[in-house]
Amino acid sequence: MKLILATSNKDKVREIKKILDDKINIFSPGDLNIDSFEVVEDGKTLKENAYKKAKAIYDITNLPTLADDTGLFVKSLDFRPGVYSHRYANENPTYKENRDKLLSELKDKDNRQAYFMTVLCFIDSRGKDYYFEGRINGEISHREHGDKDFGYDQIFRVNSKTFGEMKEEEKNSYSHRAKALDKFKNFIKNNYES
Ligand code: ITT
Repeated sequence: MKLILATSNKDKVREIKKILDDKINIFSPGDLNIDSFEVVEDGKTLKENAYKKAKAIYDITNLPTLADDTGLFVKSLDFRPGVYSHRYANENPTYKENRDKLLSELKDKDNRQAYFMTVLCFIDSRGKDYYFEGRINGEISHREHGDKDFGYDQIFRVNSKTFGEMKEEEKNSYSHRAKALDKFKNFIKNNYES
């Protein structure tokens, strides 16, 4: 099966390629000479934004397309940054600027509970959309740990280690994204493989 990943985030592409089976041939928009695609991510939910991204690429390619929208939801910040996790510190932040802003907002907070949520939107070759969710609970550490510089990984701790301290295989064995992709893999197995 040929699948286009509707994302411009190279860290997501790397994780998704590692988690999905070899049976699925994954292409990035760049592989099809789509250098940029305009999506205004102004949805109120991860699901809305995932659909917007998948639809933008599907409309260009008419090929099966998968998009991932992910957010970090922090309990003592009324579940912010949530759907705004990308543009949290400013309009075009580095990962580090976002982490610094979150740590500073949580400076005086004892409750550090948080969760990551991923919603995948798959649009099949006929244009029908399907959704798959994955969530993992954890907590925000008081400072950065580890050297894996992807989003909030260095400050999101599960079982006494941050994602930033884990080997990618360990993160991928139970992350929000892996849980959503497991559901997607089952869906593909049941519907597209004989
Ligand atoms: P696309 O829309 O092109 O897919 P994006 O980076 O804008 O890329 P999202 O809106 O889904 O994607 O992600 C919001 C931010 O959440 C992202 O920029 C990272 O900072 C962070 N993020 C997403 N997945 C993450 C993960 O697995 N670990 C840590 N941070 C993550």
